[in-house]
Amino acid sequence: MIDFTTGLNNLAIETPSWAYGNSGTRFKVFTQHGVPRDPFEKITDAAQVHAFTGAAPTVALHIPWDRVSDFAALATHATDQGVKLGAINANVFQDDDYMLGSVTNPDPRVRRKAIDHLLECVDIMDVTGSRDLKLWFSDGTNYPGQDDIRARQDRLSEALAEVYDRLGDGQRILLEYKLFEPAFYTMDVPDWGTSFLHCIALGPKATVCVDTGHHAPGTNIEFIVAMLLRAGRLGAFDFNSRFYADDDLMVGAADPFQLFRIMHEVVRGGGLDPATGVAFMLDQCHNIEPKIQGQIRSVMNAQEATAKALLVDADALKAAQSAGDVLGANAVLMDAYNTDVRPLLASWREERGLAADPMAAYKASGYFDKIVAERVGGTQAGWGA
Ligand code: PSV
Ligand code: MN
Repeated sequence: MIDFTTGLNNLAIETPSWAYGNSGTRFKVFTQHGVPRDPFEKITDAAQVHAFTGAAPTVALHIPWDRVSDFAALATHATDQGVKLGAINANVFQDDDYMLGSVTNPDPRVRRKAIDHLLECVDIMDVTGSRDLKLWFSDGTNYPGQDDIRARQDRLSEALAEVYDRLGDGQRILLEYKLFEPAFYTMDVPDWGTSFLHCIALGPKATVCVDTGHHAPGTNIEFIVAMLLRAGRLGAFDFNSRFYADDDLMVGAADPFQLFRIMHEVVRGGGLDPATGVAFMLDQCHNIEPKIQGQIRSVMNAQEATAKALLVDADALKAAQSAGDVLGANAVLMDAYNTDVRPLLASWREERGLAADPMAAYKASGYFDKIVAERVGGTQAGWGA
């Protein structure tokens, strides 16, 4: 089992470019001060999260929201700021053409357009050096009989195969699933089983992305994590919290115990070993809280859950489990969960030359006042930009 410090050192959280832009619900997108006007400024903000936490070294992009004329220049900007570009998130859900689906649309012209976008994303990965293409499909149907469920799966696998064949060495597909929304009768990739089946059919470079907000209430997500790790197909997490649906709130805010249970299965399954290839990404929006602080808090929450999971006494747990000691085994887990790991994390940070309290250090840095003063004019980034 991985040791405490190595486990923490290996926990790299990828922050999403879209977390730094304005967001809201379908009722209202709120604007905040100092919000980035372009992808370069988003990267600059993401670099702050890494500078203060030491644990967020990459930033995911969303295409076309983060389209720039020169992706090599964006990658260089990232490196200059001390971070790297991470997963490329495709977007085949925002054009009018996609009303009846993208890669599963009954119209071959729309399917072609969607696949071409996915292939373009791989072209971008070649330039940015990104390993992962994250695919989330809004495709599905609203009414029984609207379209042929099986035919849509055939179209999906055809599209995925074309994209898979285009992947270069070391590049991967992360196939995300979501229970419902925007489609309400069927989603074409509603659950991990569907994603897993497609990944198995594609080959080893296709893995499942578990977005923690994309399950029915009460779903045992850590079980899914254990199964996917066991099968070698857990490619990534999209971390966030939910109270009701796909709330995209800060990870660990709604249910820190669930996050601990997930991280326990990650530790148990070797997911903190970089060779396993699990990417720990945030997929969140900060509608009412300051965005950079929201990301810092999320990274800290993920670190706290991970630290607790790393404190589980694996030998004692195994002994209790083998002896059929139900309450003893449960107590081993609860002892770890109930440990206050904040002092341990403060030491971990100080040993790396970081402030013990990243949030306080960020607030004291004056960065927020600086971007509020500097970012005058232009159009603030938000959904669709
Ligand atoms: C939409 O639900 C979504 O939140 C998916 O989870 C994607 O990962 C994300 O948007 C970015 O496309
Ligand atoms: Mn997601």
